[in-house]
Amino acid sequence: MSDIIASLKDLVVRGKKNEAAVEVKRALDAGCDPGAIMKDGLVSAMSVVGQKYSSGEYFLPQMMIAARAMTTALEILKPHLAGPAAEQKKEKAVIGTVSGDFHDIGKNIVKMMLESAGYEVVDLGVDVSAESFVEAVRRESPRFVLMSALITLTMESMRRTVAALEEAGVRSNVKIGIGGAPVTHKFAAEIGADFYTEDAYGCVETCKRLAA
Ligand code: B12
Repeated sequence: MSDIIASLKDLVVRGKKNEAAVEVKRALDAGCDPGAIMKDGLVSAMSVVGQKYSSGEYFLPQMMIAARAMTTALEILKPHLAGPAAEQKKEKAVIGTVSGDFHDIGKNIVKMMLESAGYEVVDLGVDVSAESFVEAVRRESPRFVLMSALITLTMESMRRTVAALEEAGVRSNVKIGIGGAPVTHKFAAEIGADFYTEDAYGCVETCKRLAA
């Protein structure tokens, strides 16, 4: 089974969209755990792509092609992720990639995992301004505000968003979670967010704990 996941990872790294889609189905048919397919196949493929980009082996086009393969594979995996417990109350979360940042694969995984766990997720998309987060909190009255950033520079947009929520007087109505590859616990504490988690599973677990 791990051979199939390794092969899936390789196909995503090489941006083989159609083959990756077939490989996800093959992994599911072989009984691989959807969580393992996600973590060890898809998410870890993007780390390899990032390393190749950093080392100069890949350029933007290869990164884009790999991202497209990842997105296609994710769509096939989505219905197989665990469904919500029947008795679970639907909590609402507002999620977005912060201003200046267009990376959305991680955000989409967090959204997908939360929805699979029974949350209602309002997705604001990418390049979301602090003002748009504030508006969404006023409009949607969510329990959670979740922000994603993949670029070191755009982490500052998270700081601005927390400050804007404070200024708007709605900060205490929500729990703020932040994530994305460059984000850390230390940064979350520094900007006054409520939590940071390294991955989407951690985010779901933390939301469950905070909502209990
Ligand atoms: C794919 C990719 C792209 C794709 C994005 C496609 C898309 N639709 O998202 C494309 C090709 C478009 C792209 C563009 C660019 N990219 Co890019 N990209 C990547 C790459 C290879 C993978 C990112 C990814 O999808 N990872 C997989 C997901 C699943 O991981 P994740 O996002 O971290 O999410 C997980 C956790 O972090 C967490 N999480 C995520 N969000 C949240 C939110 C909350 C609330 C919580 C709790 C948890 C959480 O859960 C997720 C799942 O477990 C990274 C390399 C890397 N190592 O990250 C570079 C990378 C992020 N990109 C980089 C750069 C420089 C760029 C560009 C500026 C390049 C350019 N010259 O134009 C542009 C940015 C344009 C912009 N303004 O946004 C740099 C950033 C450097 C830095 N630290 O500042 C990186 C690190 C590459 C590198 N090694 O240099 N990129």
